[in-house]
Amino acid sequence: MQILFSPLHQGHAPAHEFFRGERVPCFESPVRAEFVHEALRGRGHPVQAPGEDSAVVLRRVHDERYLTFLESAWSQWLALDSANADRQPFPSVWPVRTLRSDVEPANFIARLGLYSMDNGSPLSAGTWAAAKAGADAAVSAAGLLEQGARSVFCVTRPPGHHAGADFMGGYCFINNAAVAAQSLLGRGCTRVAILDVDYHHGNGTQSIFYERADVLVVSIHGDPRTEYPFYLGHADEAGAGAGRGFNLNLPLPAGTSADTWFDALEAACARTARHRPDALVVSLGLDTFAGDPISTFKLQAADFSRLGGRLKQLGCPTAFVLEGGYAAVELGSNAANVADGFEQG
Ligand code: SP5
Ligand code: ZN
Repeated sequence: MQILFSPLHQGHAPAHEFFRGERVPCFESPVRAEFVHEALRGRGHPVQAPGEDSAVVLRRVHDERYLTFLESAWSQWLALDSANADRQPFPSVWPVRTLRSDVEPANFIARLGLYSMDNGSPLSAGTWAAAKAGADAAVSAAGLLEQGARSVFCVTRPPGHHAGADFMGGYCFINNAAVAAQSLLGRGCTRVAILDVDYHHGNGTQSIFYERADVLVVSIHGDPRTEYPFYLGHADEAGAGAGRGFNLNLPLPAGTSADTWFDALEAACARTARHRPDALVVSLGLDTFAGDPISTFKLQAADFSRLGGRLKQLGCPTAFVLEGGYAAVELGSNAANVADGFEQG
């Protein structure tokens, strides 16, 4: 399987996130992608750097205003105080119901709140370059599929599926899966499917395509009544307008077993096959692993091979995009099991 990897991900290295009111080391750390890269390379998959520029497609997925903010966010933060180089900015105010989000505040932290869904997406000096490299990988993956590759694996971080058209959230800044899907549509695909198997609902991906029928979005995830991101991902969210029927959520209770998870995967694959996609984008979160420190599903290493094999049976050119998965040491082998399961499936 072709692997796309850029070392620029390492520049996204915030130190802390908030957890139970305390600052704790970030779960979403650079070693994650290093382990995945090493494991895939170690199993003989060829690695290349993303060769295409995502600038045009990015603007079809995300709002100009948001991209402009994100690209210069770190320099805006430094301009406030040069000592901010060693500090992380966090939002503290959000425009929830009744507040206005149409007027961009002059205050940086207020702008950060405007463009965030949570306080869980810390920025660092290299965040934009890392996120942009992820989008470049997504577009490059679409290009490789167009040229006839059967499958491509984007070893990208930060992840993307919580990022909406104009906001960051859940460690995500640019929605790489959405960028891959949008890029595929510009390369002769008329129908694309995104299958999101991350433990958390891909609220950003859902919202980006909610009123569209060309991109089917299917997600298996922890029930948002108890699991992050809480405010989206329920079973009754089916799409709207032209997109009605083109969004499928399969929420599962916290603690769900592998057997039950694979039953949901069958339902997800059945709906995906009915879409007759020209290409498939997999939002590959590996935080369904039993050893994940922030999630509660019970998949084991061998289950990731089974997942890869099942996805192969859909018979589509497939781009895998790395999302979550925080058991860093096992992340590499779990990801490589998906890739090998797909190739051998
Ligand atoms: C891409 C992705 O997987 N993003 C996940 C963002 C989750 N952020 C909130 C983390 C809340 C952790 N709650 C842990 C409970 C552990 N007992
Ligand atoms: Zn996740």
